[in-house]
Amino acid sequence: MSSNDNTKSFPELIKLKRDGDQLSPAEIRTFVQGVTSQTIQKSQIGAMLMAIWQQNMTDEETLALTREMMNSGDTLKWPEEWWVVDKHSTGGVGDKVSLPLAPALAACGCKVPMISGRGLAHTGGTLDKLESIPGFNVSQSIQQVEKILQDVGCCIVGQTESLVPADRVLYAIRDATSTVDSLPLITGSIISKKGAEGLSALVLDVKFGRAALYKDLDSARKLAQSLVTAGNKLGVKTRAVLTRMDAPIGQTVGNAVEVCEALECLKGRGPDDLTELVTILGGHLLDMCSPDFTVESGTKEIALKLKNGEALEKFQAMLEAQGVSAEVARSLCSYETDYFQHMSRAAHQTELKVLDDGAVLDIDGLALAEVLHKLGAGLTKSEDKIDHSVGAEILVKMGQQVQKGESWIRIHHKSQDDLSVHQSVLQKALVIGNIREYKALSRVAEFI
Ligand code: IUR
Repeated sequence: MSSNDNTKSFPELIKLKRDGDQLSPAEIRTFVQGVTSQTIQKSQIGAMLMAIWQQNMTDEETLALTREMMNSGDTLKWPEEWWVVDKHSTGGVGDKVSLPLAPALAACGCKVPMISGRGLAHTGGTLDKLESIPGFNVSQSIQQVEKILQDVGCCIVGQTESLVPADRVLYAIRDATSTVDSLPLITGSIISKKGAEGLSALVLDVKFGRAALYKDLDSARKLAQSLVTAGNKLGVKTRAVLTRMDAPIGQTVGNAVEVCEALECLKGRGPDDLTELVTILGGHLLDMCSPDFTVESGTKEIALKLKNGEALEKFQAMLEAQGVSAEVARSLCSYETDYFQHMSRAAHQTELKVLDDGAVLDIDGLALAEVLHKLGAGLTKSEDKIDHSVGAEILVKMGQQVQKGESWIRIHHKSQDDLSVHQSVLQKALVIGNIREYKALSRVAEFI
């Protein structure tokens, strides 16, 4: 691209940002269009990303970036009368919330075209979890998504090639240039994709804590504020719920084991913290969609759909619509079933024992997730394959009194000796102490 009176060259745009000037919406458009059309060199993209990382962006610049990214590909449109909703989580350990939430919302009359991702670093991906179910197909065309929304009300799918192509390019270069952790770049990436889904309302589960992207509440709040501002300005009613991410969510971490726990939640028998997250996040979405709901009544409505089997029915229909045989879907969703009749079970299950008497004060979700990742539950190199059967069942609860010698975790692993090098890290993940030091905390801290 050459300079003329009002069009700056890419090096000039990079220099502007590098030197701390604000980019205009038109200049941001030039940059994003250059990214999408591949008329800007990767080195120039990297330099611009680093300039943004260093100089930050104003709300106005962030909005322009998000809008231009959103418009870099197809954007979805739905019938006016639909309540089209979605949830995004910034990534956790044992985070299977989407699995019960999407069908519970569908049971309340919402349409949920949930576009989910794969595991990132130590965090698991919703698509990887669902692929533990034989036949489940996460690749659905936009026409198929529309049909599933008509017939069932919810689907959980991967991103299509045509949605926000600029993000794919930018994300890969962010990863290669240490610019992932920039507030405007994270905001542009997340909100552009949600904006392109044509949503009426979006709830963001912004996590903070040891096993989260942001370790403390203050920095998570800044991210939440940036996401909420950009979402609302793009015309999507957006709210962020700030939630604690230290110990794993629920009692399982891994792919197949998390599907089992999500199914238990859909049968009204899930662990309290998982059910709390599902109902509260759903409650906020219902509150944003309809004047008939408040957060409180919406939360109760979602809880009802988990208890009365309507969410489970939707999940069963979604499984069938996304390629699972009717027989497997029915069996997984029946109240008395052996889940591992249908999903593969790891060759070995090893239980680790508690080393002291006392109360469970903490379970380090990050340490546990990192070990499971190394055992094959996640990808280290892109050419690796995930082993869906690798995972952990945590057999104790926070605050519970335990005795030395009692089993506290069951690890599902592939070979006789792959676990031994990780045993001491796993044992350190369980913190036992005096019950007086235990403080029960809700997962949900606040919302914006
Ligand atoms: N998820 C996204 O979709 N984009 C990001 O930048 C991050 C997580 I970090």
